[in-house]
Amino acid sequence: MNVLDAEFVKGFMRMADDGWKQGWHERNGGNLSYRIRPEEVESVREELCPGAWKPIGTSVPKLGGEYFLVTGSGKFMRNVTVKPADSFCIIELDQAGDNYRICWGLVNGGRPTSELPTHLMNHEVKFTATGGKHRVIYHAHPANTIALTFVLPLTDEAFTRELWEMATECPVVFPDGIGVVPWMVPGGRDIAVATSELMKKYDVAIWAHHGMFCSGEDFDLTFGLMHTVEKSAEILVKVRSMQDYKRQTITPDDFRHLAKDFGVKLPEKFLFEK
Ligand code: 2HA
Ligand code: ZN
Repeated sequence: MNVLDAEFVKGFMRMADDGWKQGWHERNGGNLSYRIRPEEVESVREELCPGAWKPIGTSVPKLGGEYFLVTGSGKFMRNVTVKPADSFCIIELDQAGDNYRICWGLVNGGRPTSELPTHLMNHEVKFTATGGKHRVIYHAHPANTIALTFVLPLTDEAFTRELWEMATECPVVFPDGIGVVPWMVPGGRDIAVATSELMKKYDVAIWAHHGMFCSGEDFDLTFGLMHTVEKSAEILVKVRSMQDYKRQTITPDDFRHLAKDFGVKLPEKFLFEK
């Protein structure tokens, strides 16, 4: 099958385009990766043409031999649907999880996203934590979430609680909470380690003054998670722009009632008295 006719590739392109349309991907901002199912790899096998092995920049032994769809470094999310073979690639990892090789795409040269170490380390952590269910890691630059990293304390507790309060669906959509990474140099192993540590506990990690990472089972759920967090951040920005206090809000006991009725567990560390 032609790579661009495969359903998993179409889903990847639609998600990239949806993010572009939300305004989350200025210039080459943001990146997307998907861990491809073995049967999906087989469906496009005849189109794959492996290049030379290159170092990942970190080690992901649990993902040895896996294939990924990944956007390209310096490529624009806007162009994923416009010139797909130029904008993203399929990579294969070696058995040790130290090196990758490009098997399809990036036809005009280039390499996978500069955030490849963070993507792959997040995939590895989620592979273990979800028994292989999570397949999508998504990074974007949504403005309201970034704006909040200038005014809220950079703690998991502050971000989780404030964003839960902004929409009743939030604690149901991300009941485990949100992690926050302080400002760090992007693109390397250190920020990858810090982010993947948080991904052991959460499906969302916010990078201060930069953006957000989300993990999920499929394209819809992962995009929907990013969308829900950013919508909630937008409401908080609007509330704070109107006045510097909330006249009323959802209380810790309200959250406990919600958790009971919706069958979710909300960690008590986020239900502190203010
Ligand atoms: O691809 O978003 O974090 C550009 C970035 C790096
Ligand atoms: Zn970024």
